[in-house]
Amino acid sequence: MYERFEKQVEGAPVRRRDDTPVPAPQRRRYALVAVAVLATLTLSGCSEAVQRGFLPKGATTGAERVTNLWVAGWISALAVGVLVWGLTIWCIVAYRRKKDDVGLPPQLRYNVPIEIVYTVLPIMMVGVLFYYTARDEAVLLDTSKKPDVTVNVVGKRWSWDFNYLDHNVYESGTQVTLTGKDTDRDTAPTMYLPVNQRVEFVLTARDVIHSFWVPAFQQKLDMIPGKVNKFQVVTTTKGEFDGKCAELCGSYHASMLFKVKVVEEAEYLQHMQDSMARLEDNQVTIEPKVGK
Ligand SMILES: [Cu+2]
Repeated sequence: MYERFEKQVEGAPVRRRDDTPVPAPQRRRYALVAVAVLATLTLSGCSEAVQRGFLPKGATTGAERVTNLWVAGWISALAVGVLVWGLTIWCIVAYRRKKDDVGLPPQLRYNVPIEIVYTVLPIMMVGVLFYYTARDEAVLLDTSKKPDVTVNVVGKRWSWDFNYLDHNVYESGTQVTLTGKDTDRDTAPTMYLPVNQRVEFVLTARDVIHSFWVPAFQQKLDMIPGKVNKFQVVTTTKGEFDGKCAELCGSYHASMLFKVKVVEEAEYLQHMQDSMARLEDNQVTIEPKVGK
């Protein structure tokens, strides 16, 4: 900085620019890389994963809403990004120091219009993001509609209990032993849900804070001891989905896995009946011992 001023005072050129042109083969290589990047972006634009913004495929109506908010958020962020990068590059190129420039360029400060623009614009952008987030959150956490099925999910160190409140069926899960094999999940407790129905999850915890998370539902909610949290989903896709605890809850948090099976209503009711029969059988074998 000081050196530059000294040179200016002496009237010597401030800075020499290297004007050596880029050799042709190198230019061609740059062009090829640019074409490859563009082609990859264009082709990948067709893939479903990109259209979902790399979120897992949704299995509920709420998941569609979350995916839309996510993708729209990224598109607006990209639009703002492109504008900012464009203006930055334009400034760098158009206002770069020329060979015959001397001294400093005109210094701007206390420019009220510019300061108002860069204060008001970001506030407006945050306002728009806030509006859509609040709108979707209100729908996702709305529990005013009557559910077709209600499941009380209890988080415990380190597994899950599923209490099907409409059928008086309860299932108590045990912790998964992790060995690194694909079969680990086979022992995870499984929650059954009917497809195309409104399901309410009533979330409670027995010991510490857990979090109920089915990535395919694209929604998760904390399970807090002494508090009842609820949310509803409308299932849209049959299949088996992974579930896990999303709140670090202790040594075996990673083993706190479960599965969700979304099936036809008939299969769901059959599972309820089988479970009821199993529970009744258990009581028959237990009761005489208790009586003695
Ligand atoms: Cu947990």
